[in-house]
Amino acid sequence: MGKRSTGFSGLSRFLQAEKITPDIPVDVRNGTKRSLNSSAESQSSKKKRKSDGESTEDMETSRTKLVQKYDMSGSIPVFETMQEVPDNLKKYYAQRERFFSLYSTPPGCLLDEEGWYSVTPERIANQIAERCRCDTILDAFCGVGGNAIAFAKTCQRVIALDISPTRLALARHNAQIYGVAQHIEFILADYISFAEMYLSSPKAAASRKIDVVFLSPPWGGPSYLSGSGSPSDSNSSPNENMPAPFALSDIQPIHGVDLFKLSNRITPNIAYYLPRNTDLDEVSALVKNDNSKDDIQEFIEVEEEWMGRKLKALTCYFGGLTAGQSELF
Ligand code: MGP
Repeated sequence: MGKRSTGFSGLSRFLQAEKITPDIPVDVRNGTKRSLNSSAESQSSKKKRKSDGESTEDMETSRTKLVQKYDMSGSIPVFETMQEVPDNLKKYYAQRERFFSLYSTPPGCLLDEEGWYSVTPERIANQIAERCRCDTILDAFCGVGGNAIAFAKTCQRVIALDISPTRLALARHNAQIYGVAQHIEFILADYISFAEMYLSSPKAAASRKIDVVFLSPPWGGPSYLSGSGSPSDSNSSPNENMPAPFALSDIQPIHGVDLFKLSNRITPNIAYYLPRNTDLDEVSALVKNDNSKDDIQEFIEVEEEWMGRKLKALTCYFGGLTAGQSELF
């Protein structure tokens, strides 16, 4: 883990006790056996959306009314047993009900390869969504929808972008299973172009004020734990406890610093989901604190996202999302 830097208000630790769902070699897709994690399900469905008071019952009703044309079943391979899963995805498949507690609810959640290795586990997504509670949130890289689904329970409006038509369709399919698809605006777009267009059009900015931007960009694939590979890292041998630091330059599609700066022009309220081995000095440098001036010093809050004994990722909160800085919202 990186060290704490002056720009941080605190390092929050969230330990989440839970057990790994055992692999169940049965045909879950045909509904012959359901293996829902009931505690996770009740946790995820307990919350109501911010102001319209939609209840769990309403969500159940929406879930049962799937819009057929958005049902993506059959569009990508679905694994029925662990034996069918490619080796590189096995460890993710074993966590399927951590990712989506309704994974096995017919017609079944769907993930493509990138979705498998980059989706935010549901409990973590719910926790982030609680912190990001607002009117309008932009999920800049929605992937297969894990975060957008959680945001739909805490925000009035969710704008979910993805550059992949497949993943966007899978996100909508999955959101239908959770009964929240109607609360999410799915937009097939490259976030960089979308943001630039949004910023250059005062009309767009006025009609769709974005309160929070959530950034969960590609980290360069599952090898992110081996660090940036820069010459300064070459002497350090990555291991489970102390992986090589991840540099923001490895973020895609643009340098992680530029991605932050672009988003910061939309709103100061940013939640940035980053690898657990991120170099926190780089994160700290994202906010400029010049102590010689009278400017208010801005802090960043870093939340460690734990599942059981495993640190999965970090969420860095900026602007009004940081505790004690609500005046920046
Ligand atoms: P991981 O380290 O690949 O998995 O990702 P895990 O299960 O911790 O494997 P282990 O071998 O280290 O035990 C941990 C979490 O990071 C995932 O559940 C995702 O939420 C997130 N994640 C991983 N990747 C490669 C990405 C990515 O490219 N982008 C984003 N936004 N999140 C990712």
